Amino acid sequence: MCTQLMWLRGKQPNRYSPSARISPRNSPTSEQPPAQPSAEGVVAVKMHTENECVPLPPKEETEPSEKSKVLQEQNGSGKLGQLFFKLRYKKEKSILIVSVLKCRNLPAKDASTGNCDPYIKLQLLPDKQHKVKTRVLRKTRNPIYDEDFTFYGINTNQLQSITLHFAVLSFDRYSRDDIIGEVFAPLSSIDLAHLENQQISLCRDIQPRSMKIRSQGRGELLVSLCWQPAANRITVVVLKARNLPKMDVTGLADPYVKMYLLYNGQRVAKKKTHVKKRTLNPVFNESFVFEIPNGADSLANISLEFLLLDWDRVTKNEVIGRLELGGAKNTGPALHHWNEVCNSPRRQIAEWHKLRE
Ligand SMILES: [Ca+2]
Repeated sequence: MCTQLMWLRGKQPNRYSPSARISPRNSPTSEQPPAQPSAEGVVAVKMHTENECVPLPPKEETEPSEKSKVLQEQNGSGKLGQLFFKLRYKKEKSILIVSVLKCRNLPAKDASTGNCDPYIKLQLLPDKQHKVKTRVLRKTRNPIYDEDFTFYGINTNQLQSITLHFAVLSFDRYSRDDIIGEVFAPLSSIDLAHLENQQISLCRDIQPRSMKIRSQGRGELLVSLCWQPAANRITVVVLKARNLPKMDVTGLADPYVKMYLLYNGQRVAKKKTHVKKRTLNPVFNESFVFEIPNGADSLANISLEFLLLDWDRVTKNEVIGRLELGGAKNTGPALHHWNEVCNSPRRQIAEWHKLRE
């Protein structure tokens, strides 16, 4: 028999809270009317035929792992598989039905198992309120979902402006989920005359997230350094960043800066700023003091590494860009800034730097 799940609009589905989902057993499989429409009058009802994954405890923030490196390499090759879905629009009921059918040839999440645990999040853009997701399927690179998502209150004249955004993720029990890739399907690119009362089957290549960053640039970071030889320490003020790429479907990002002090090329100390939510031009104004290790000869074997990351509630925090000051490979503005700091002890010296890959 079929299990039916209903997600009411206005409530973001919460994977950690069993109470966020209602799953009556043996309920009819036909379309259900919205139980309690939200202010926008739009309700999504989800129907599928298999069991849900068990809710899990919240996840800790994690460092980019070997596993995510594997994913990134696969992203680089552009072979992330395909997503198959169907669309139907019922004018008289003002409902849009998106059927998530399957994926084919997803990349392996890690080399050791050769598999992944994929699921798909779907939202309607530009109104990101309409958010649903499929169940997680375990250990497969060719998942078959066959899940219907019905969006209520969609008028004919709205259709043209809607873009379906599918994010393909791989579930991870121990850390945040990996993003395999995403598909943007603007309904304006689809022959809507055929959409009414008739299903359209579609297939799209899954695109890497990294393309998004590359096409937008990585932004710039303003940092100020001060070397105090007598105290044997260096003060770092992370002031602000600007022109960051749009990392989230909201068109914004949640940036924070992680920094390391390196001695002879080894990371010996770590600090980070607070997360600035929903901004592409964050102001941090946070100051950090790094002790220079005993035995270091002035700043000769010292360098600083900055990582600008996008915080995310569900998925792994992604690195937007990097900056290194000091060290043998330093060139251009980074080298100039570092030399000034070395040559002018006890002075705070601030400079903008372009972030790189
Ligand atoms: Ca984010």
